[in-house]
Amino acid sequence: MFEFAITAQSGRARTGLFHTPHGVVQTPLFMPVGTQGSVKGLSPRELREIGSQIILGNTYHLLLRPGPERVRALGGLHKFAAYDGPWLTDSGGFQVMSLGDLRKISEQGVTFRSHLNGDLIELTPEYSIQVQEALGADIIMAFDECPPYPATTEYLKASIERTLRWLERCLKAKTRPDQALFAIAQGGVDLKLRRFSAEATVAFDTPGFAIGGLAVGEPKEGMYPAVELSTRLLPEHKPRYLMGLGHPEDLVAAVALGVDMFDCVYPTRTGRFGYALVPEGRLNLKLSRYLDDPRPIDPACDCYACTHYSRAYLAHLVRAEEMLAPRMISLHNLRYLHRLMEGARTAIQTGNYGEFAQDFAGRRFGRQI
Ligand code: PRF
Ligand code: ZN
Repeated sequence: MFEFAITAQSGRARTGLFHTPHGVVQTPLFMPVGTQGSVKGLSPRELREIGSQIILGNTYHLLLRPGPERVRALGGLHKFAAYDGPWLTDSGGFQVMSLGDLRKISEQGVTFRSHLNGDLIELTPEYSIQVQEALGADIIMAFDECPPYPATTEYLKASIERTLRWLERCLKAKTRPDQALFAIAQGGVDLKLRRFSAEATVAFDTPGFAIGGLAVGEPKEGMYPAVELSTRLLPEHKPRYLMGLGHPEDLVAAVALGVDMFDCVYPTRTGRFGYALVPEGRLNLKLSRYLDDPRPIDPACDCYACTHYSRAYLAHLVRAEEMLAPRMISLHNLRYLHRLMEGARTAIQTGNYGEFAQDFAGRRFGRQI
């Protein structure tokens, strides 16, 4: 269980198989975000059809509603949400951080007010693990602190050390052998602190490692060196998960640096706003130019939206605020990222990842539509 077998490499990019109790997933992969136990607007059947391999749920949201014990009693996320493939839950640390004034961090954990009813709740490393055990995902995440960007060196250092102490408490609290706990390295864009955090985190020898604290508003020139250093320091034979990245060009670049897993609300959120991802960038289906465009979003895409609907029809649905629009654009956008990762896996298998990345960049940055 939780074996990670790398089957091919192309430069630093790798492709492999990660074994979980609910199935084997192929990396590199993108995970759709199902914050409240549902990928907004899409059913498990649709997700399977477009090649989703693993769904991400959030401890913070599911803790507040419907509550971990209710989910446990109803058979865990797999049964409750009727998706019996692999799940991953995030620990809640990151989501709580974004509450601003509503939260307080201490050595013990994070105290916050529920955004739903104002209840005072304390999320600690132990409680996060207890909740994630009740939810029952295949992969659970350590309870960490993700500092905002920018943060002072002192703050970054203190938060790394606290995150390491919290990791130790998470591992002590963990009881279920059928869940893999992934540790999270932090450190912002400070390379010295990145190294310190990655090296200390790796010592815990968890079945996988995440790179946290990036894609929080820092410039790309800060993010990429941090990813590059992290993938050099994280163990070769364990999956590497870069948290919260979802722009296609970032995925292509991070795979080249040796990242295996990604998640982000980007494809589904931007889809709900009427933006469709295409190799050249994204189409804003709110624009009137698409109202007479008979072409599909992407003629090369095999998703239901692209094989049935025109840009004209989808642009009409967006204007009319029909709920089919966000559903179909989200479906397409996820399919686009899954096809991108499928293409990456094939290119790695044939030793052509460099060419694949060049071809991607040529389309993405070569010409505007
Ligand atoms: N920690 C956790 N979840 C996260 C992040 C993190 O640093 C990020 C950073 N982009 C996204 N989600 N636990
Ligand atoms: Zn499509």
